[in-house]
Amino acid sequence: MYAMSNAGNTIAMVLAGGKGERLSPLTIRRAKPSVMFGGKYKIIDFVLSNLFNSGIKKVYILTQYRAYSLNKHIRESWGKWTGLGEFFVAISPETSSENEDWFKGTADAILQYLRFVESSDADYVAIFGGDHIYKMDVSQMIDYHRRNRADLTVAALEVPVQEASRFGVFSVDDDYKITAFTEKPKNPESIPGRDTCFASMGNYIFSTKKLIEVLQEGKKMYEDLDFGKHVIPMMLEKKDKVFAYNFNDNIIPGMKTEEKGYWKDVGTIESYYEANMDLIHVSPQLNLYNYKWPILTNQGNLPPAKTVFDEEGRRGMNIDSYVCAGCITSGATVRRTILGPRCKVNSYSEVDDSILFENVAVGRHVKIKRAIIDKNVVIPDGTQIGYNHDEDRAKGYRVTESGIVVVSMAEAK
Ligand code: ADQ
Ligand code: ADP
Repeated sequence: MYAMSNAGNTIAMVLAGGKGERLSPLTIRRAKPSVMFGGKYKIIDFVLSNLFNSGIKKVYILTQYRAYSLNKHIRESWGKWTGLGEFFVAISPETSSENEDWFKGTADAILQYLRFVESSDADYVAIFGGDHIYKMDVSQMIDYHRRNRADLTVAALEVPVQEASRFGVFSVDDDYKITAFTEKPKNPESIPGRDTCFASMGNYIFSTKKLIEVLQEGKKMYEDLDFGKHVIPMMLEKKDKVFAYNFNDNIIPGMKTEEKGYWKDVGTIESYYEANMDLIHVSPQLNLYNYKWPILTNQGNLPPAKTVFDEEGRRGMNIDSYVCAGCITSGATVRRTILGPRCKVNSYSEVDDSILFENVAVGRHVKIKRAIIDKNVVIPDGTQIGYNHDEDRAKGYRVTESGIVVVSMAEAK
């Protein structure tokens, strides 16, 4: 079922400590990788599915900020259902007996857990971010790394110059060997003759020996050791073999043309909303129905979703929507919306163009438009959300520039 693995002897470390401040208030009580995506998934499920489907079964997930929700998710899904409990493990800085410090930078996070790398017999270490929505056969990148006899391979794509200052930007020679790298440059230089730049996806394959060597060296120079800011430039300085891997060359089984190069940051409410809404188009860019590359998550033990007539004979309808298990739409109309698990939408209510997280209870005569509603929120009878932004703001909801209203657990208490 899964890709024939070229993953070789590789362990993975997933950086899942990001705060995701721009996604606030969805990230007030959980880290960005733990935010729901597509109704039943969490953002982190994408990178973990990629690693799992690629044949990498030993994965450490480095959590930090607001780790409760993420740790619970890993324990209850990845640890449990794969039957590979000890292979998908979440580790947080407070569990480190030798070092009480929080991770100070991405490479510092790995450094604090270097003993896991040292005690493994892995030839390669895949260090991946936990923040992005994409599908990738990591074994192809490992194979590329191996063929190049590289010390480090950086996953890369081309981004428009205007967006490049959010990324690590680099130049390459004819063999795709990285010749210069700058983390988040103010004035990024485009690829000669093009209006794009090569950008790092923040996903790395290291040869184990080199990783240990370079981190131990870096530790002496920087307290907040970071891959983009320090480690990659240090390696280039030392003439280590650092290659770029073109993400566009990555082909996964059952992939649709639209999915080629699909990699979303979902770092802002706008991009998060759009990427979710894309899923319910007839032909979305991201195909979650490709069973050759399944995105895995906590299945939950829930009854089916149902739509019912209410006692007055009003039909319950979900139109052009994702409806997760355990939902009940009773005498209400739901359009172009993602209903997370266990949502209930009651009579005379209308929910349009919205994303409801798990267990949202929508009362009667409620109208919701272009809104994101967090887990466990109860919307009382007669409430309107998204119809008058001044009123929405007055209630303490966040309203974004483009008019998306976010109702978080904080206001719901
Ligand atoms: P950023 O994403 O801005 O740039 P950063 O904020 O350091 O870098 O986050 C990288 C990943 O590490 C994220 O997945 C985040 O959740 C996680 N993380 C951050 N701090 C952490 C910590 N202390 N402990 C555990 N996890 C932590 C990086 C690269 C750029 C590249 C972009 C692509 O530095 O070169 O272009 O990713 O998005
Ligand atoms: P998720 O899986 O959606 O991230 P969790 O149930 O793991 O959510 O909860 C994340 C955090 O939010 C936990 O600290 C939990 O106690 C808290 N929480 C959940 N629902 C509410 C609520 N309605 N009000 C306040 N805090 C909540």
